[in-house]
Amino acid sequence: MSNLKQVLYEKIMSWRPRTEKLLKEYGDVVVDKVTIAQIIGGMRDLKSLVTDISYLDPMEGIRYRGYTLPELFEKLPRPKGAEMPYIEGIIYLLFTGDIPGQREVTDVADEINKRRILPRYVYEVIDAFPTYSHPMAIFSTAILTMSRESFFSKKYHGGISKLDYWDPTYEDALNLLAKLPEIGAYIYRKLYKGGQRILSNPNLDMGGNFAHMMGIDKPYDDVTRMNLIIHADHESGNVSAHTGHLVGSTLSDVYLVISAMINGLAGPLHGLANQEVLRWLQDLNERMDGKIPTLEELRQFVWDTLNSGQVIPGYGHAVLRKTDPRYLIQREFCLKHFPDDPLFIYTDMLFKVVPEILMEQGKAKNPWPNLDAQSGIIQWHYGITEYDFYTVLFGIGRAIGICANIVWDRALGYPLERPKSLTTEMLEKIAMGEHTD
Ligand code: AMX
Repeated sequence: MSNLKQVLYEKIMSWRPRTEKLLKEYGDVVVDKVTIAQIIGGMRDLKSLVTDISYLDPMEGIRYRGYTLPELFEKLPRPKGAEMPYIEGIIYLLFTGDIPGQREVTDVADEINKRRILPRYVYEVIDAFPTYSHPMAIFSTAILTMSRESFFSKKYHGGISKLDYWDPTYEDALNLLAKLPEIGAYIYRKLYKGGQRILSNPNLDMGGNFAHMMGIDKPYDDVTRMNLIIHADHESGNVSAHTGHLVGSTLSDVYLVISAMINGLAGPLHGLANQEVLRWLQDLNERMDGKIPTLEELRQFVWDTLNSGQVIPGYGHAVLRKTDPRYLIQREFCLKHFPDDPLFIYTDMLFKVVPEILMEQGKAKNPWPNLDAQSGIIQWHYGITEYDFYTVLFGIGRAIGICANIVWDRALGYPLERPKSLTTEMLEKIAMGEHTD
């Protein structure tokens, strides 16, 4: 058994009594109330999910297993000479809750390496797509096709104790996480580089290998490490994570789950916002004929977008109420590596004008930037100008957190998710104080 799996097993065994006790002894304790506004309004702030993989504080931002991102960037081991930590380290942390040392990271790297080779039919499925297909549609389908590889499904149909569900789920999760960078890089090379595939290099870590397969020089390996780590999880209620949990609660295999969450991530209000930011910046660039706008011209551009009924991509958040720390980490990277890049200059000018405009407009509860306001421009700087591809990168990162969640969901025996719905008439009756059942 790998070190990761052994540690995970021990953690699961010691965690189970906590969940069992809560359920048995405190099952009737009231945690939250729900209002009509929450029912109609997408369940905002309704405390109705449980996860220990990460927690999102509205003011502070995300904590993975109790650690803020700046703490993790400080504490996690890095490959020799690298600026950013190993992606393998975040896998270890999210699955077990422990900060890994070099030995643990090497163990995860070995696991990933053993499992990364794609079945031939995955290439054939990708090749069969029309070249004008959106990369997220290809990505989701490629993952879906691999459902036939599921170890969990085989074990489930062969008869397995509920207490052991986590084990084959873990195997599927690691198999898929190892393969996602290969799928992503192949989709990129297929769509935008004439199908010239670059074979992976098993001597490199995940970040280094992905940069290698994409055909992009340093520091793109560090960009990949940073990108995948900051996208890995954002607690359980966001659309991708919640989709993963919901679909996983039916005991669908990990491939079905991750394909489904990728579809949720592909919406412009969620992961696709990073490509929307680039599209919007390109519009600005065209309008300015390549010149850097004045702050006044920029304000006008932002107001024009709002007045035409569109949202400002990369700004606002359903939970966060301050600047996203993931935005700030990326901003620091840009300031260090390419402070004079025109797109970064636009982005930084927008940081100055958008919040005050959104506050003046008075609609958005959070006028500050989220991670998508910065992530695309970094990719653009390193040559990935095909912005349709950006959400695939988000998806490779987000899969890490969702896989950790599914393994733990099954380890702790979380059941099928099934909230209750009401009709509008029932809500009207409740609003009038009339009883309904
Ligand atoms: N620009 C303009 N208007 C905005 C806005 C923005 N960036 N953010 C919120 N608003 C508007 C909403 O559209 C809503 O208007 P309405 O009352 O007319 O429907 C109003 O402000 C209240 O919305 P909210 O409660 O502040 O936000 P929300 O929880 O409903 O939605 C989000 C959150 C992220 C979808 C929204 O802020 C948005 O559309 N942002 C732009 C898209 C984006 O950047 N998405 C990425 C988010 C991070 C991620 O998941 N990757």
